[in-house]
Amino acid sequence: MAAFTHTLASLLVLFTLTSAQPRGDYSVPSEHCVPNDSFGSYCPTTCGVENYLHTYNSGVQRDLNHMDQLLQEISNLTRGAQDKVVYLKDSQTQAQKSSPDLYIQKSSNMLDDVLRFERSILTQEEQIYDLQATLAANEKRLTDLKQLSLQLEQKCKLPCKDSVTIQPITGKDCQEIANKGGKVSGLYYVQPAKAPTPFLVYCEIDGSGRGWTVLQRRRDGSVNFNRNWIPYKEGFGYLSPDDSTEFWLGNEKIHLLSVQSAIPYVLRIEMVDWDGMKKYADYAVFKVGPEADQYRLTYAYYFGGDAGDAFDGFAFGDDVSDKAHTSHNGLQFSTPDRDNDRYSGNCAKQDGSGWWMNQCHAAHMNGKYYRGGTYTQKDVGEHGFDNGIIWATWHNRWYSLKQTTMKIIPLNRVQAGGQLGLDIGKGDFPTR
Ligand SMILES: [Ca+2]
Repeated sequence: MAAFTHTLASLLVLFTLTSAQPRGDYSVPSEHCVPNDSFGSYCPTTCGVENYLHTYNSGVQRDLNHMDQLLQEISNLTRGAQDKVVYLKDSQTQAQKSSPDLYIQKSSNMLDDVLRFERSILTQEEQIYDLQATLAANEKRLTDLKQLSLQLEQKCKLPCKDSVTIQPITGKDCQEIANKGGKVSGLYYVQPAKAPTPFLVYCEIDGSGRGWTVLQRRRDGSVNFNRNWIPYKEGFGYLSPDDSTEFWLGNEKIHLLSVQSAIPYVLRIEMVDWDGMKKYADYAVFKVGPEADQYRLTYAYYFGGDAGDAFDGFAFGDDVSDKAHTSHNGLQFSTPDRDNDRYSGNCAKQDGSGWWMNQCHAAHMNGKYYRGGTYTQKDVGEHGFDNGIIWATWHNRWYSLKQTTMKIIPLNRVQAGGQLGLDIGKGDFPTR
């Protein structure tokens, strides 16, 4: 640095001298000195200065060159530094211009993402709770089902047991069973005189020791009574020990029962309407002929009852269905596939039942089951005939009864029981 300072001092002197040079009158250095007043009074002789210059010129020149080089380097360095500053400034400007927006945008986006993820997590947490609850419920159901399965498995291991009780006493009919000591209503085997084998019947045995053999039962419309000849011959529906089911005992069995003894039977028809009112009709010396005579119905006379004598026909007020054409005594049995009626058409087919058809009926216990009682030609369908469960001397033919029972008992037992009609059968019929 000391050398540099010295050089700089020399340089300043040189500049001073050099700048003075054009004002001198000697452009070519020489041994000869020409005095010049312009150097002022401080210079003893201007020639001394010239000599001095000549003496030190080469050193100064060297120093100048060196200085020039140094200046060049400094200048280079300065330029480099300036470039850097410009670059930094540019970078800063650039950063100021672009970065904040970009980063704010980026951070804003990230914040949005975070919020979204938070919401997503909350939703998923709720879903997880729901699923956990469902899982718990299903686990409980599974446990219950396993429990049930175990119970059923244990039940299945038990030997199969028939829960239907068939009473041990037998007889030719239910009255004989009652005579032999049968006191409870239920299922019994009977074997009429000419029956090849015993068969099951429902016996209705009352407190007076009367045993009714039940031939037919309508309760709830659960059994279809639109059947052909063979089912009506053999019987259909279901017998139950508690009298809870519907059935037709079968024409062959009814025939065998009704013709078996010298003591005639009374047929009692009980019926209940949709108001719960109960009525009955009795027919003495009831018989059903053999199949060869198409299970013809006969009875001696209307024995009594409060439902009226519909078996004798009813005057409906039109030519086709007057009283004579709707009576039932002496008529053969008809089914949709076997027309034994007195009508040019087929009553059983039109009405969808098996019955002792005339042209066609005033009583129709095997008719179609209509809930509620009243029905119309529209309800019946295509032909619009009266096909309900009808007892025309009580309700008109467009009223279908709710419940019916057809049952028989030896004539002497009805008389012996006394008070005809006041104590009719079991207490399962509503009374009024
Ligand atoms: Ca016919």
